[in-house]
Amino acid sequence: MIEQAFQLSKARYQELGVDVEAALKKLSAIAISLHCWQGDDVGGFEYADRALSGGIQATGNYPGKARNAAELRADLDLALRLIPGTHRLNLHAIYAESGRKVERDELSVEQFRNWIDWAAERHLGLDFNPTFFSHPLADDNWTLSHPKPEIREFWIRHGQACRRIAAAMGRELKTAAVNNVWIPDGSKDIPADRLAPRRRLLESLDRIFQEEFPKCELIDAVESKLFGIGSESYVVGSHEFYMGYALSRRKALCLDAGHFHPTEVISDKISSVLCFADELLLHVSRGVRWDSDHVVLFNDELQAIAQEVVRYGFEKNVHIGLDYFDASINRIAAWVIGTRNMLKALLFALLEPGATLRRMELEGDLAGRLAMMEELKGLPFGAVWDYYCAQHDVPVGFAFMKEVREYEKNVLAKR
Ligand code: RNT
Ligand code: ZN
Repeated sequence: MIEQAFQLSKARYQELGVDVEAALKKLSAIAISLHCWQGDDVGGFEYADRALSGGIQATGNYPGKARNAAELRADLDLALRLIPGTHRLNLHAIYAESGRKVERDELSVEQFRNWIDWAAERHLGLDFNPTFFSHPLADDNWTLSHPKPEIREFWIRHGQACRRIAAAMGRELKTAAVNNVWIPDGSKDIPADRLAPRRRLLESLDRIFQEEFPKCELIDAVESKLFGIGSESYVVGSHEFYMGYALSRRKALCLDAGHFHPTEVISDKISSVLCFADELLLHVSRGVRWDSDHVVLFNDELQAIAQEVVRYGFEKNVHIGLDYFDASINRIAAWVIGTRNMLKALLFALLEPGATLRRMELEGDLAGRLAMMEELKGLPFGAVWDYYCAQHDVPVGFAFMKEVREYEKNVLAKR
């Protein structure tokens, strides 16, 4: 039935001049970077019971959270079996596996050996993030822009260490690791000096990025933000700050879908930034009224993001990472639902009759453009997606929940 439905849909798309097989081939070449932190509410393994800090929050207390790296990897293995294609894993420094206590400024690739071996066996690439939160020296929400030089120095050393780790991952796995710098620095109330912290951040970043690594090993990215919990009035690393930084230092800019005003969207920023920058990192997320990091849905904005990536062939320039953490539902289901949605959105975009739409636009046939865009929403896209899942040996449709539920009963419930 899946095959038959696919053949019929293919014919429908062909009538519009869309090459469905080519779209599927393109989709299978796109790797999504799955964020490890959905699996344990951004906890990490550094401290047993440390609350998440840095102005971000995972709400919910669903049972069965991964308590160590082995459990997290087992959970990821299941998630990856339910997502079509070959993807990447995005790690944070707090997911280090250290027998003894290793401070963040002393971390090295050794503490990520198990992760690298695990990724190599599965042919996955790894991405990385220094962790500038959930630490006693970050408790006041100041890190790289801290007024105290000795605290800044600690975080600079952490940033430097993380770039070495990421480059080592990239070297070993033969696929460049994106290392993304996000810091929580900012203030709850109106600051008297907005400039000095930004100048300090600029200096700290320049120090972190001093050491050079080949592009085939490491891609540096910097992530801006509008506000956080406890940094409602001022964020040092604002959009303008990092846009300027990324362009002047030739770094990748990271756009997080939850880091702008609630009606502002990142889909429209992609083509602007890529007029000037070589590379972008996306943190695909879903804010609900605020930067709440809800599971990514197959909604208008996700479709727009995907369209902007594939319409101009930006698959190579845009690194797609996910960034949400929902602790109120089965965490593996959250990974699978969000990642499958990202892929669905990319497929939906790849099935667009781009040449026809652009021609109508150029000829001023704007009613035609609108009509076509709306009719596309009713085409049998689901049958193509089902076929893609079957082709990649992953459950078709809702069936993936059966495996999640079984695992919940047999594994998660026993934790
Ligand atoms: C926080 C940023 C950042 C984090 C992760 C855990 O607002 O979005 O990317 O979510 O680093
Ligand atoms: Zn983010």
